Amino acid sequence: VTQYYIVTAFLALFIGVLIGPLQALNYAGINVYDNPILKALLKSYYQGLSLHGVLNALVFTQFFISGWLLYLPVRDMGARINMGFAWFTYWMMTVGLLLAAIPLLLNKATLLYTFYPPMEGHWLFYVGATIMVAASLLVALHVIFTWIGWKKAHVGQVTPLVTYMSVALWMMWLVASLGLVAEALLVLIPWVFGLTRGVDPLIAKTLFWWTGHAIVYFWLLPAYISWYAFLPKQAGGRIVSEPLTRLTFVMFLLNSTPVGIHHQYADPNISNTWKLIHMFLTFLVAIPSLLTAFSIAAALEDAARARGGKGLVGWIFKLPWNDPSVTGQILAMISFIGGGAGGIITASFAFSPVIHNTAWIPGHFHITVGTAVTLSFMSIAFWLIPHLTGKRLAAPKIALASTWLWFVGMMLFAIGMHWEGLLGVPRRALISATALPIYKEGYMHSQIPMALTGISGVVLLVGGLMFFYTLFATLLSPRVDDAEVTTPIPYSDVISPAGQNLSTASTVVRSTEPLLALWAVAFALVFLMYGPVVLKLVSNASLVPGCDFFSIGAGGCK
Ligand code: HAS
Repeated sequence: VTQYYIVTAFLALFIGVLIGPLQALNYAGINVYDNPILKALLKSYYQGLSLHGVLNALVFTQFFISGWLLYLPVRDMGARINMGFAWFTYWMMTVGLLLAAIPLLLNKATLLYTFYPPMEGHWLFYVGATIMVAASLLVALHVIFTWIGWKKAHVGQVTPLVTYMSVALWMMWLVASLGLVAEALLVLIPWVFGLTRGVDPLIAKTLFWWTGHAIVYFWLLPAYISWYAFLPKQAGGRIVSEPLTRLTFVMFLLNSTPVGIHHQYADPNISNTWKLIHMFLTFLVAIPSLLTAFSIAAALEDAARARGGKGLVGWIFKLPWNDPSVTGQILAMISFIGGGAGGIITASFAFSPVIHNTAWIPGHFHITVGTAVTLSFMSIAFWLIPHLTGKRLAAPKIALASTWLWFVGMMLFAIGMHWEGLLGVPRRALISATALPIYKEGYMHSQIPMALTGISGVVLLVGGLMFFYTLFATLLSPRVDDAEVTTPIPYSDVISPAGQNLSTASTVVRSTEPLLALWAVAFALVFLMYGPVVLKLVSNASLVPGCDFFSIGAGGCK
């Protein structure tokens, strides 16, 4: 079932990646959407962008994570799960995806991946997307109940580390997804079925960002699990601190969700006080990532020195750079240093107006979700697919080259787009076709970043195709051995041995063990930080009718 999840995820990424260069070329000033052959497939830049965003950011991540984080904790606990239920959730998620895909492909849900109302799409899109998200919540509950069963059978024992991280993450997703669930069930679905007179865009947007920021940690932390638990071993070393790892995940459980208003600094009807509070909480949620940066860097240094690495920076060259799985993940991290720093700048109330809704934002998220997450998942696949199938990784050299090209492509894209953003180039705009003089003047200064962005699209296409060649060649090759023996899960040597008694564990391990209580605190925190904001919006609600995407600005959206 994990294999099905992972392969479906990569099929979605494959289509999404093919559409990516079209966006990059647009930001290089080249409009390929006018091409008659392309027009037969994609009606507009916005349909291309909607498909690209939904497939890469929402579908790929959700399928990959559901497979990865069902498999790891279950294997970690040695648990037997209800396979019928596991298959049910997979098929439910797939049916949701297919339902949502129909209007997307027919240009009836060209809403971009944020589907803000009053832009209105076909009801199938909303229903399909809701079913898809609901399936991920069932996976979350499946894992959490399996862990509760394990706790009952192992009273007084420390939860194994990988299970701990996975359960904390699924708990966080259940807190985070409440916003999206409320938006779908209380706002969007009643509205598209005509059960309400209209929609309040700001309520919908606020509920969306309740989930919308935390979702980035739902994407990121499965990569962190690999960086903490497996990468040190793959690099020839061990995890630096298990208690710190647990603490990091607790910080994410508590603090990932009550920060979403940093996406709404420019929105009316939310007081500056709440905006400032969410800004400080955003700075707080960067701390576990900073802990991760130092901890993983230390683990890598430890590994490299164990392999004979010397000097202040010379040890870096002793890392196993010939291993595509290790290289891809290290490159993902290196780009995430820029992505994280950019995020902290972006979160600042004072700086946000300069870059909000500019090309800076896609620049930021391509070196977070596009590399830290996607490149890590691609690199994990280099061992996970052989592990699941008993097949050998085909063409390891091509796999290695694909990680470098993906990294270089994303860095070029990010530099180009951050730069364009600082020049005031808007995001989500068919700028290559615009004739507005204000754009033309602005763009006179942007030839270099535009060129970087265009080149990045080509580099990423080549890197992506090399990756998919390796992936499909591996999947289509014959099974050669028992994967459990030749490609085991690369567990790092952990500090507390499996089955350790809680009473003998360190203070941090003991105090982070009561995950259910910490989960309750996470719920309380999010209601505290969002409750007053949502209540005020509801008391001031004003409903407007929906409108077709292309009629905005032409009098269609009142
Ligand atoms: Fe973000 C917008 C702030 C992290 C994704 N973000 C977005 C959007 C996306 C996104 C998709 O405050 C666009 C949404 C839209 O369409 O409108 N973001 C942050 C902050 C962080 C952050 C403070 N973002 C992410 C992650 C994402 C992601 C992670 C995806 C996975 N973001 C914002 C804000 C906006 C925003 C504003 C709204 C802007 C607006 O105006 O619309 C932090 O969590 C970042 C903390 C990260 C770090 C970096 C740690 C570095 C590590 C690597 C270490 C390297 C090693 C390698 C060890 C502090 C862990 C060593 C190498 C050797 C060789 C040894």
